[in-house]
Amino acid sequence: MSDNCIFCKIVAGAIPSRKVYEDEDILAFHDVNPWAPVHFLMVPKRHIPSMAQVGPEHAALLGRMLTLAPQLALQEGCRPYPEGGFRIVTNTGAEGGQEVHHLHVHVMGGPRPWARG
Ligand code: DGP
Repeated sequence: MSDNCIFCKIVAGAIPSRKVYEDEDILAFHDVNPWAPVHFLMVPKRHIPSMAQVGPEHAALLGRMLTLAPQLALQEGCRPYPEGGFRIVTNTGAEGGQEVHHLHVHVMGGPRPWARG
């Protein structure tokens, strides 16, 4: 847990969220400011600031997050590929558009038009 990290507080339950999925290592919850009809975030429970800090020790965790994403996207209402689908985005650093410095994967989908993107 990192002090003053919003997503660490969500993981700890100190800030409420609309939960999509949880296991020992991963939490997924709806984005507070959705770009699309389906928009949730997947985070590792342990604080990692961004993709810039990942190393070989995180390969299994990141692999699990990415392989879980399609299943959760369908669960949350994305239509199946190829007519439906989803977008996976991980913003990294200021120039990458990252605002919350706890590694997270955006999963967005649903019928267009979207609010953004
Ligand atoms: P990024 O720019 O990639 O760092 O996106 C951060 C996202 O986090 C942004 O889409 C809004 C979302 N967000 C920020 N604060 C909260 C919060 O307190 N709760 C939830 N559910 N989402 C949040």
